Amino acid sequence: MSEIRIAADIVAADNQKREGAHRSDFQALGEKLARSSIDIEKVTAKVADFFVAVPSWGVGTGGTRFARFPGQGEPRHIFDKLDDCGVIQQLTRATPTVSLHIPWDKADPTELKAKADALGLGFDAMNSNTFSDGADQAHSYKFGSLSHVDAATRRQAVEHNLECIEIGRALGSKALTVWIGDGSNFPGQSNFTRQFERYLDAMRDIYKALPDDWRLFSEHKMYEPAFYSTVVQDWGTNYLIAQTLGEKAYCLVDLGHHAPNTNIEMIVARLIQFGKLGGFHFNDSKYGDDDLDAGSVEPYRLFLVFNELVDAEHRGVKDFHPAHMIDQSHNVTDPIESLISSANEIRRAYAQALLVDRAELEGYQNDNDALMASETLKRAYRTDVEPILAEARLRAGGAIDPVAAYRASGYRARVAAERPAVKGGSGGIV
Ligand code: LRH
Ligand code: MN
Ligand code: MN
Repeated sequence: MSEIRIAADIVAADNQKREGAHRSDFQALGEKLARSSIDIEKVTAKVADFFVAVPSWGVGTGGTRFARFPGQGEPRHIFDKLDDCGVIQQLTRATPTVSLHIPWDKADPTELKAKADALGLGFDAMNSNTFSDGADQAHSYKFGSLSHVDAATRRQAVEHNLECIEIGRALGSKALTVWIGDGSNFPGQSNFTRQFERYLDAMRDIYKALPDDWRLFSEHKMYEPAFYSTVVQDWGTNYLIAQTLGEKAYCLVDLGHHAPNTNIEMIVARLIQFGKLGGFHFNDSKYGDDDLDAGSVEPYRLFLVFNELVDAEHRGVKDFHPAHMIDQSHNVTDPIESLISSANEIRRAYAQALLVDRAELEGYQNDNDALMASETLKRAYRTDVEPILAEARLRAGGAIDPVAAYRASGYRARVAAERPAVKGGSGGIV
């Protein structure tokens, strides 16, 4: 039995208003695709079967380093956050799982599981946090965590990760994502080699405690909070980690964690080729780790990433099941609307990538016909696949236009009445 946060008749009423137009758009797109020998039913079924996890931390309003401007009806705790995630899933039918961050989301696992079950939600990768200090923590992470010079601090960071695994086991999660902020701010502050050795040793201890059917994801990020050097700074280091630890260790690619203009789709291809692509944190960015909504700035790049994923599927790469997760922060939008939009953009990129004529593309590649190869991708990318996305949602019981249905439901005002207003505050540097 699932607890429904938006009344079914509100969604049905909104769908009814749109269904006529949607039917004719779906039919027209079906006819257009049929002319290229693409069966719209097959594409729709694949899209309906594609899911992405919502980050628990994404349903609250984020902040900048300068200030935080909370929205109305901010979730007070993980149970409110799960309610919000339930709404996103109810309307999109694309986000049946939530990725938790510990200790932010720490609560009795039995209660967490019961709440998620009631909402029809499951749990994706667990995330540990050794990049900030908890209230009653013995050792500070100011100068690092898993790579800290002090053994007791490293041990504490390892123990925290082991606890995340334990909580995740109780919840049915099957992966742990480790991102650390460790690095340095001054040349000479840290010995790169010794620091990385300490990190690897600590990760070995975590890896040893990993259940057999779990995967360990390490997440690289070029800089921030450390601004001179970062221990896990790029996909090369990340690949070394996954290789060193063993077959349950994989690399997680957060799209925002690269220098501007980095060819991320090529990194994805390399990690697939060498069996180490663990999954994604989807978001978008212009300058750094901006955590903007997926597909909001560079939708073509998102499509090119999915082009690699579909290519791998097409080539029948063995044991290929990357974890798809969103990692965003919302400052100027209602986080629920932003997450709905991102889930749709991610599915859009997948649907467009499914339309690429792979045999034709290979032919142009072999003929060195650069223009037509690029056109083959562009033709798929230019196709308006919205009717496919809407049909996938509708068939699964979701909304044709999820943001419109969400607005019609008045959910935010309703929860604002239940959840006390949160005061704004300054960010880290003011
Ligand atoms: C680091 C990061 C990582 C954290 C999350 C809150 O920038 O991308 O995934 O867990 O943000
Ligand atoms: Mn991330
Ligand atoms: Mn990030």
